[in-house]
Amino acid sequence: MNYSERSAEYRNVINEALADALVLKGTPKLLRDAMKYSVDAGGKRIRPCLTMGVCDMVNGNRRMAIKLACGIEMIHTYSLIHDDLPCMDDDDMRRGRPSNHKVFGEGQAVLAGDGLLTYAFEWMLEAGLNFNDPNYYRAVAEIAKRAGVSGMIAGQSADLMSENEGIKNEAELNYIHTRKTADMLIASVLAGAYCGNPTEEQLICLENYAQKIGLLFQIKDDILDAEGDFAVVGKTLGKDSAHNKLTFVSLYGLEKAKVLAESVAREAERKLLDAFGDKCQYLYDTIYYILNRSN
Ligand code: GRG
Repeated sequence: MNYSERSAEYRNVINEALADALVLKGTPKLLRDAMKYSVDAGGKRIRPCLTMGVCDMVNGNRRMAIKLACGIEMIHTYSLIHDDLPCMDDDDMRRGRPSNHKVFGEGQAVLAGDGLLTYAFEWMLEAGLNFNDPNYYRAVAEIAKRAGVSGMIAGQSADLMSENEGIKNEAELNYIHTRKTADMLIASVLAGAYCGNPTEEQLICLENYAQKIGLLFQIKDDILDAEGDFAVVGKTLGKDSAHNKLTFVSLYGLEKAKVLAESVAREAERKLLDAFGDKCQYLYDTIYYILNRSN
């Protein structure tokens, strides 16, 4: 199976499991509809596919990976709903559709995000009772940490602050993106590893790899913001330069940002090949999927 066939297989498994997870019988219809609206809008599912890909690479327990992958996608979707709110990035479009608050109103959008975040942990923790494997709970703790106040939320907070104060240097830019973007990718990769019995060395290698693809993801996001096609990307573009934001493109210029992306891709490759050799094809191909993505 090539990369796109494997990704399609993973996406099918994840989408089916998400549909089961989000039946939400006791939940008010409007809240359930708002939660499902953004999850069902699709998205590339890069994070849950990585969890599945790493799990397969380490011959891990796929049933564990599916639960963790769904939890991760719910958390990621909550972050997008909240990021689009007028008090955050104020975006009208997401995943090719009007943003959640444009359809359901701000209050329900806040609650849909809160709902997805809380339910993700309810869903993952309840499922864990069937596995009786401490590694599963290590994975859930890793996801909580990376999504939380020393991870993605810390990055978002620093990003909001930088809008008033300006980002002063590259170190601050890296801090924001490591937390805001890379941490959830690191959580996705490590969660997949915990579905097997990873060595400390493998965990370190996978964390380094995911950090590099997080950086690559952000450089590419900045490049797409500058020169992407709205119809393909599915969200408002050109906002970074309109808001005078410090990005990899404003820092280095478009051409140098592209060269930087290529070199970060090669660093990610090295981290991986050293530890996993030819078993890492899916993770290797993910680097080039991110580098060449148009949405
Ligand atoms: C509100 C706590 C909180 C956090 C928001 C996700 C996020 C943090 C901000 C979104 C802004 C942004 C452009 C971040 C850069 C990276 C990123 C997370 C892009 C969106 O992820 P994709 O491209 O989206 O994987 P899909 O829709 O494909 O899932």
